[in-house]
Amino acid sequence: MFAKAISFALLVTGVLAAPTCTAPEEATKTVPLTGVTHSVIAGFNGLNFEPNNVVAEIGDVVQWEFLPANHSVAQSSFGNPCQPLADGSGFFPGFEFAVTEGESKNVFQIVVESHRPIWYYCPQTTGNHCQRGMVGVINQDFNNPAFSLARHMELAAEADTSIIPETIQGGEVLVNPNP
Ligand SMILES: [Cu+2]
Repeated sequence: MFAKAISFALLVTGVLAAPTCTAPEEATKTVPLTGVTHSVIAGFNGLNFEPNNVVAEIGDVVQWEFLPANHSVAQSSFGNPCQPLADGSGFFPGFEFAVTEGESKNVFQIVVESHRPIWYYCPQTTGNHCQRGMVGVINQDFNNPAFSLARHMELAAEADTSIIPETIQGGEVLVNPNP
């Protein structure tokens, strides 16, 4: 009798708690912005991100600007360069930065929400941009050489394929303030 009353109470609590934690808006973590923006130039001096190694604080913005060609940027993982995150998460703004001279009219931004490394690549498969060095990292772990950007670039060079993510998600595409 007593046990039954307890389980009933748990059930009621569970039912009451459920609606407060499932709103999609709340799934996206937000952090206070610092006002600092780190610019990364895609296609600088060939198939490179410059800088390809950003150290950012929580609340900093990383902004990619795109030089001529048809580059983009997609989130990956250390061990699997040139492909999106296995769980389907990760940013990818699509291919909308193609430009023939100067910088593309749009830029792409993400907000850094933790100090965990963020690995990314250019998913342009024509010309194998990722395998040829178009990868980068935000907040790599400098204390762990096994997970260095240099090692990641080696893995990228060995990757059999480069995969264009299926879903455009994450971050924000904005008009380039300095095209
Ligand atoms: Cu590219």
